[in-house]
Amino acid sequence: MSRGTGPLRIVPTLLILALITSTGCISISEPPAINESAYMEGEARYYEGVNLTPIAQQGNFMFNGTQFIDKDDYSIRVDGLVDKPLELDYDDLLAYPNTSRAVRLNSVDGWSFDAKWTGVPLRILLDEAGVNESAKTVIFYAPDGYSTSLELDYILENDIILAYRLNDITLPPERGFPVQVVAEGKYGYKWAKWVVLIEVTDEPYRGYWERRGYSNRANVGEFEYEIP
Ligand SMILES: Nc1nc2c(c(=O)[nH]1)N[C@H]1C(S)=C(S)[C@@H](COP(=O)(O)O)O[C@H]1N2
Ligand SMILES: [Mo]
Repeated sequence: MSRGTGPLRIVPTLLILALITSTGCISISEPPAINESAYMEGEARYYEGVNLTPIAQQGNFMFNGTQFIDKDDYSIRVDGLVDKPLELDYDDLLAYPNTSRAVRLNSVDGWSFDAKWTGVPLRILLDEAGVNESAKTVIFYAPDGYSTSLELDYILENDIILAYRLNDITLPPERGFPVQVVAEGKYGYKWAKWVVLIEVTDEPYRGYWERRGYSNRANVGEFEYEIP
């Protein structure tokens, strides 16, 4: 009897562990082993104590194909519960003060990478537009039909960046040119790419993946599905 107890207890534990790991309930977010020769010319390799993943080795996801946006046709609007809606073109965006930060993007699919992101702090645009007292949520829309939202307080408290450069390189089309939201601490589906409209509202908003069951909080490390 006692000889069998040990292994018999271990087997179910291993089975449960194997199940959890294979269904993805434990997300593995180790950065990939960096291949030195994968960096592009002029690409940053190291920033704020972080070894940056080469762009060529970074993950990339979109539900409806790459949006090819012409820099000369591009404009982004800040609208909704604001005093003065803004309409900015690409050069206007680049003329604002910018910030850089090393931030990891964690996808719900288990991949992740570390990059240096450079762009305009959203706070600057929201301040200029004059966000109303009642505002709670900021919605990001893209021409592929994608949308997602972030809470205004989260954006302001974390100084969230609207990025136009990645590892010192202009965002490539498939990575969201002209801009991607760097939703630090949130899963990849909150990192809207190809943003053309930023809408301020006083209501909660569920975007493309959030309407399909993903958590509207989307905090990395938390359960990624909405608990019914
Ligand atoms: N416009 C738009 N933005 C998007 C998506 C999309 O399909 N369309 N996919 C999201 C998802 S699910 C992820 S994981 C990240 C991936 O960002 P990356 O391609 O820069 O790694 O983009 C997010 N932003
Ligand atoms: Mo994703």
